[in-house]
Amino acid sequence: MFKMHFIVIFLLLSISSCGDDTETIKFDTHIRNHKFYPDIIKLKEKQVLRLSVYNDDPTVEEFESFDLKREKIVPGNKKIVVTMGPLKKGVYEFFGEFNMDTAKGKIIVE
Ligand SMILES: [Cu+2]
Repeated sequence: MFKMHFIVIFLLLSISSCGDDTETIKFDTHIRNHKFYPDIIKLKEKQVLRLSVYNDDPTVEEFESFDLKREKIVPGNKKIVVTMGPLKKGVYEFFGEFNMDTAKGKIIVE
């Protein structure tokens, strides 16, 4: 049993330090009344974004970004995780495809 734990810990350490300088940033956004909260997400260049999208509405939404080439269904009252990057400087728009008039946001990389 002790040996097993040791191996698991070793694997976790090697995954988190893979040698390059990319850093993974976790961010949450919530969809509420067909809007994103927050709708602006700021990162630094070269960071990888691990974005959890919580749909607090009972209706299905689709997280989508042409700029980031991502598209993922978020069922009502469920969560998805989308990983993007490492990102270059710029502004990347995202939206909820089923409520495009209101569900809009931006990822700003500085
Ligand atoms: Cu779509």
